[in-house]
Formats: sequence, structure tokens, C-alpha cells
Amino acid sequence: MEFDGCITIALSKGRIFKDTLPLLSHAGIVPADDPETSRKLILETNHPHIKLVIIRATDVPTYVQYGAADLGVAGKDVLMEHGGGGLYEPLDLQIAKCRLMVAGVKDAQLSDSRLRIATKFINSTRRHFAAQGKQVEIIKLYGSMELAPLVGLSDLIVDVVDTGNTLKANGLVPLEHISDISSRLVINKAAWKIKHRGIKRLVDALKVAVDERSSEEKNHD
Ligand code: PRT
Ligand code: MG
Repeated sequence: MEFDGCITIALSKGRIFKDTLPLLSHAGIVPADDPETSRKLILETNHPHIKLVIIRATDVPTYVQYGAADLGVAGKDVLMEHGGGGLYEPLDLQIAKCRLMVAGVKDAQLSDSRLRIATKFINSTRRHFAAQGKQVEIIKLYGSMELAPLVGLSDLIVDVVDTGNTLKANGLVPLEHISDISSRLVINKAAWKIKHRGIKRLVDALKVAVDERSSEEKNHD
């Protein structure tokens, strides 16, 4: 591939890295290190002009917004909280799929007065309950939301759910579906203009990888 400058891609460790790797590899990009074992935060790739930066999932839109990374992969849950300013979101990678849900203790008697909701997704939560005409008190947490209703910190939680095992293990049940979530490719708007050729090639190659994977999945069904 020919490039108009170096391209930096922001990824988070864990499921996003794991699920993005085969798509990148399909596009001919292979990282030189494994972030699960390496402590490096900047990873070279087999491509001299492409490098990866490894950051917290919630920080990916911020790095891309400010152009510290040209592209990134972030969950729609994280993007809905960030707001998406300064970013293009050209491609649904259809990885790290889950659902943003309201959950609570099974058969709990919820008061009619102002409900308390514990979550790290404060914007999506406010929007969801406002659309139902409900004023709620939102308690911002950074993790382990499932604990909050068990110890009386909140009536309900809003969190992402995949298998539902974590809810179940804590005696919680899903109550309302807010939205389906998958990870998206995001691009810095200025980089899209300045490094258009290189980034466009990369986006096109990733799109082919996503399309091929989903048609393979269809054939398996
Ligand atoms: O872990 P860290 O605090 O660094 O950040 P993070 O949790 O935002 O990052 P990470 O890597 O865990 O998640 C990155 C993205 O993956 C999220 O933004 C989601 O878009 C997506 N994703 C997909 C998930 C899940 N599935 C998921 N199951 N993110 C988190 N979970 C957690 C959930 O919070 C709950 O604690 O897993 C638990 C529920 O899983 P089940 O299978 O028991 O339902
Ligand atoms: Mg996590």
C-alpha cells in the first residue's frame, strides 16, 4: 500500500483488540507485539507507516477527536457517551457485540418517586429515561455496576450485557433494552482530508474484511 504519511490506529486491549486483529490481518496489517503480554503502548506493525496505540476503551474517541490517533475502534456505547464530535464513523465492524440494558433485582418493588440509576453511561441513561418522561437520579460509576442495587446504592443499573451471565450471577434481570451495540471504526475528520488516500485504502480493506466475514457467517447458518 502507498501512504501519504504515517497512520496511527487507537485500540483498547481485551475484546476489541482480539476481534479487530483478524480484520487488520485481512487488510495486511499485523502488529509486531501482543498488547496482552507486552507493556508497550505503541505497537509497530509489519507495515512501516502504520502503528497502533493501546489505550483504555473509553479514551479511544478522545485520542481520535484530537488527532493523536488518525483512526480508532470504539464500542457504540462509548461513542454515544462521547458524543462523536470531530469524528467520522464510516464502518460498523460488527465485533464486540452486546446490548445496552436497564437491569435490576428480580421482582423488586420500584418506588414511583425518582428512581436512582447507577451507570457509567450517564448520557445514554438520561436520554433513555427522558424519552419515557421519567426524571431519574443518575449515579456515575466506573465499573462493577451490578453491585449497586445489591447494596442499596441504586434501584436500577444501566450496563452492557452480552451473555447475561454477570447479571444472573448477581441475582439481576434485564428489564429494558436501550440499544444494540457493536464496535465502530472512527476517523479523525482532519486526518480523513489530509491523509485521505492512505486512510481510504485502509477503510476499504477493512470493509471487505467485514463483508467477507459476515457472508461466511451466513453460509454457516
Ligand atoms: O474494562 P475497562 O474498564 O478498561 O473498559 P471497558 O469495559 O469499556 O472495555 P472492554 O474492553 O471491557 O469493552 C470494550 C467494549 O466491548 C465495550 O465498550 C462494549 O462496546 C463491548 N462489549 C461487548 C462489552 C461486553 N460485550 C461486555 N460483556 N463490554 C463490557 N462487557 C462487560 C459488562 O460491562 C459486564 O460487566 O461484561 C459483563 C457482562 O458480560 P455478560 O456476558 O456476563 O453479559
Ligand atoms: Mg471491561
